[in-house]
Amino acid sequence: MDLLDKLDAGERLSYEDGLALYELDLFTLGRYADKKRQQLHGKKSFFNINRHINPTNICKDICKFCAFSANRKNPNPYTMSHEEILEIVSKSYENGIKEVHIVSAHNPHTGLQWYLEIFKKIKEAYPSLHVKALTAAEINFLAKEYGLSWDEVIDKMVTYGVDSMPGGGAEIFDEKIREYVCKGKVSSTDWLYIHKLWHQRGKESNATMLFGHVEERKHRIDHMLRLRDLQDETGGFNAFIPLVYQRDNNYLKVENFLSSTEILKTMAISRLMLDNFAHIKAYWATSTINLALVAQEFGADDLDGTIEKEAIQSAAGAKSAAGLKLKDFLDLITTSGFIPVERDSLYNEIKVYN
Ligand code: V47
Repeated sequence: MDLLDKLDAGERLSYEDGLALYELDLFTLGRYADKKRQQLHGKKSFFNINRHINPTNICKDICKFCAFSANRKNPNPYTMSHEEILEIVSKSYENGIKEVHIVSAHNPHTGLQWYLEIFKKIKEAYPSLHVKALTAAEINFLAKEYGLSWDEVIDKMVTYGVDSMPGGGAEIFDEKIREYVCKGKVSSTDWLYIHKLWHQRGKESNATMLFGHVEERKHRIDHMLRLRDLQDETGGFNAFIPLVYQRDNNYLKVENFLSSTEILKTMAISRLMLDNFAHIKAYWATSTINLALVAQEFGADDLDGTIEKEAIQSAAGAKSAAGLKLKDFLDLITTSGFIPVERDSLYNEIKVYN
């Protein structure tokens, strides 16, 4: 069957189809991705009011693309105390956040309880706040560092009050590329398995893909298909988040950076390939807010949130350090022709702004 017939019929797409989609012109591709987006969500664009906190940047692992962890190019190691973290949460709570998104580096000096007890403290002080924390890479690090199984770490997460898992640490699943860009980090199979264990407890998570560095189109399609397979099994993923590689202050040598066309194509293709994912998130911290707004017409239905403060992507050059004001965020979505919908972390609608 011809690719366009398959798209018209809404049939599931193969690896070869995924590669062929890149050969379509942007607007044909966009039309199909937008059709799928509108079938699922109409003109709604989802966001949440959240705060990102990155409590430490001291890391046992060395990922070539990372400018956040303390190293020769970023000689500024820090580890926050629980009091400092609670202070941030308290201020953000007053500003109306509904979610706190906590991601750290792999710090071997803090002890396990430093990682876990903060969740309980946050939950005790703010029971209604959603705690999204610990990537599969962090879970793997904690398990290895403290002689625990992944199951044991996950049980502790549940006990200490983690509500959902973020999608970080997936990078790119192809083993050769992964070995080159983040040797020693959680393997692709293990990343997927850890999410499976989390989903088996009835919990939800997200999935990212870091692209625009040394990977090729075929690696992106492979990445999407490995996620689609797991989603068929568990149904536990909420959103797919293609993260555009930021180039400053790190150790990855990249010859050519992606054009906006290639970024939009990748977003549109993810909408079409990931037929079992409800949401595609254009994370504006890496795509820029302008391209994220355009991506709404190319399959993306979620723009993450106001963020308030961001350390990982901004360390590598993204203009996201200070987040966005809610009013500006709403105006941008509305003037681009979409309906802002504030959601909770699990995509229940809180407020439709129309
Ligand atoms: O996994 C690191 C990425 C991720 C760079 O689940 C970089 O809702 C671009 O996962 N250029 C962490 N990206 C952030 C993350 C995330 C963000 C927003 C929402 C959610 C969610 C998850 O940041 C890491 C890594 O892939 N990253 N360095 C860089 N130079």
